[in-house]
Formats: sequence, C-alpha cells, structure tokens
Amino acid sequence: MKKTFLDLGNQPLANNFSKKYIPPLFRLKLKFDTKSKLVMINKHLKKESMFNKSYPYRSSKSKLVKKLFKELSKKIRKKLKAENILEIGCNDGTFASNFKKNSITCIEPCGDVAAEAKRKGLSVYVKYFDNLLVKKLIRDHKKFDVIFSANTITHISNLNSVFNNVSKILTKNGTLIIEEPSLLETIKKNSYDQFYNEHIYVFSTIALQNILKKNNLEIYDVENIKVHGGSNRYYIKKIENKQIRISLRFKRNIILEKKFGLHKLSCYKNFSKKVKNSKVKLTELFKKLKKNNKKIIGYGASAKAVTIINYCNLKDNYFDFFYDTTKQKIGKFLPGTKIKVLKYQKLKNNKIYVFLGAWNFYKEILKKENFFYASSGKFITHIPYPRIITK
Ligand code: DWN
Repeated sequence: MKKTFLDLGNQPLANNFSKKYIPPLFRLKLKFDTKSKLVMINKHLKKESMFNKSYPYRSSKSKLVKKLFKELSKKIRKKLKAENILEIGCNDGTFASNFKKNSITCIEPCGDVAAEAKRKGLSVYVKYFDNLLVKKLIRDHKKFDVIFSANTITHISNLNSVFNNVSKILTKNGTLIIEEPSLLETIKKNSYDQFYNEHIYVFSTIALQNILKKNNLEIYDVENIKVHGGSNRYYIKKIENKQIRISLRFKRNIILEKKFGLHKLSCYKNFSKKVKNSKVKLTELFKKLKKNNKKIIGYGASAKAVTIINYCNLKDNYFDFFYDTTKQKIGKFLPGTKIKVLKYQKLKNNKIYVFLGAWNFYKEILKKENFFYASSGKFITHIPYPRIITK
C-alpha cells in the first residue's frame, strides 16, 4: 500500500536548464510503500524527458566525487580482482577513466555527456539500461564480475527489471556495487531537496534489500560515504553465492535504520512536519534579509536547489542570480524560475549572503571561498535547519 506523506508543491524538471522561462510542470508528492518499505515520488516521468542529449550534470565538477571514485577503483582492482567491469550510468567517465580502457564497458544514455566519456577513450553504449541492451551486452561481452552504478538506479522506475537484468549479466561470484543517497541521512539532515523528478526513489538499506531479494540478489556490505549529502555504497551478490559472508556493517545499517523507524509510516509523517517547519523558517529568513535590503545570491545550481526554491517559493525578488561552474547551466534560468545562472566567480564582497545550493560540497566550497568566509562573509543553508553560517 503506497501512502502519500509529503507534498513538495509544483516542481519543474530539476535539470531542465533553459534560456527561456519554463514554469513548474507537475505536483511533486512523496510516498511510502508499507510493503516494500520503498520511499518514492508520485510521478515517474518518461526517461526520455529527463535523460537526453543535453543532460547538464557532470560528475567531474566535484573534487570529492573524483577522489572517492579513484579510491573505489583501487579497491575494486585489489580486493575484487575485477577483470571485466560494467558501469551503468557512467556520466562523463569520471569513474571509468580510472581503469584500463579494455577492462571496463560503459552505459550512458545522455548523448553529450556520453560523448565526453568517449573522448576519454572509453567504450560507451549510448543507450538506456533495458532488456534490449542486456541482450546485446550478453552477446558482446558475456558476463561481468563487477557492475558499478552511482546515482543511477534510483533514477529508473522499474527496479525489478533493473535487478533482474543485472542478475543475468553478473557472474556467479560477481559483485554489484551501487552508490545512492542514504534515506537515513536524508531524514537526519532534513534534506528533503534529495527528492525531485530524477530521484524516483531514495533508498533505505531495508527497502533495497527487499527489492533485491525478489531478484535473486542480496546486500553483503554497506559503506556510509560522505558524498551527495550522505550516501550508501552497497555491495551486492547473488544469493546463491555462499563464498561471501554478510558483513557486520550491513547488519549495523539495518539496526540503525530500524531504530530510526525507516520501516514505519510514522517516521515519514514526522519527517513531513520537520520539512514544513523548515520551509516556514527558511522563508522567514529570506524575507527578513530582503526587508533589510540584503543582496542574496545562490552558489551551485543543483537539482536539490531547484526543489528548495520551488517548494519554498523563493523564486522572485530574493536571488540576484546563482553561480555555477557547469558550462551547460550558465546563461540559463534555474528550472521553474526566472533566476539566472551565471559563470562562477570567486566570492569577494562579504556584504552579500550566499545560499548554498550545493550544501553537500560545503567543505570544498569553504576551502575555495576562504577569503569570503575569513572576512565574515555569510552563507545561508537549510541543512539541518535554516540558518546563517559565518565566521
Ligand atoms: O543524482 C544526481 C546527482 C548525483 O547529481 C543527479 N540526478 C543530478 C545531480 O544532482 P545535483 O544537481 O543536486 O548534484 P550536485 O553535484 O550536488 O550539484 C552541484 C552543483 O553545484 C553543480 O551544478 C556544480 C555546482 N558547483 C559549483 O558551482 N561550485 C559545485 C561545486 C562543488 C562548486 O564548487
């Protein structure tokens, strides 16, 4: 039974950056499935409308993402002794380019970003991960001993089809590694901005295990990693593979999630109250700053920021503009708003207030803007509650 627990208002496609204003498209609501324990959004939009040629997100924009991918690639080579690797959703090849070209096969449906991966010498299927492609992969490559996917599986509506297909192309003793935002961290941080049209699901370990078991797979280890606002890296095997033991870390994650009540509707009803309160407080904060004629800009035109700005209706007369480092976003409007995205420039004027649209990279940003912060520049964040951060 799917129970709606939060209404995030009218929202646009979170990565549909355009030179012309495009109003919000659909009503975004969050649901909890009392049987599978999955948390999902209400509207599963057509994949072609979200993941297409001009998709703007680039993994390489973050030093932290590059560092974590490099470390994981070493672990895969050393510990898992992988020889034939598949990456589902390789984006611009930030992860895959850590491997010898002939040891990894990539899948990336978004044309422009797939071209960037190809320019790195990678072999890329510019396709969606579906039954047709899996038949081709089996023909071309047989099976894979490691399949990796970061921030992709939760973007695919039919999870049974995904995991059923993975089961077909993973070797008997192979490992599927998926990285996704942690629902527990989302609840703890009140980071409701993890929900937007692309994030069809936000996984708990409990819910992911339930869906995997239905497809002959199971989690055997979980790493909690500090990326994208707090993610889990799940190590998954075939149930028939008895060579790998279930780790203590996995068991601890399940216990912690149950302690927080992630398997119960009441947890999400409580989360909903906190989110509504966060919206009131953030809006009050912005109104007070504008009443005192303060200049406010955004830093990082993230998909998460799009959710916040549209949900809290901070669209007109609050922001002068957003800075962003992504070429594909610059000169366009933040989706659902008339707020312009400008090419990033170092922060100098410590009189302005800077809203952290990319709060998940706070440490990286603070280092980059040390002058601004050291001269008492002010950041605004909503994590874990609306507040001003200053020296
Ligand atoms: O799952 C997804 C995650 C992995 O990435 C995708 N569905 C979409 C995307 O979500 P996001 O847009 O919220 O991701 P980021 O990486 O949190 O977005 C950060 C934005 O901030 C990017 O546009 C880059 C920008 N940025 C910046 O301008 N200056 C980032 C950093 C670190 C900076 O210093």
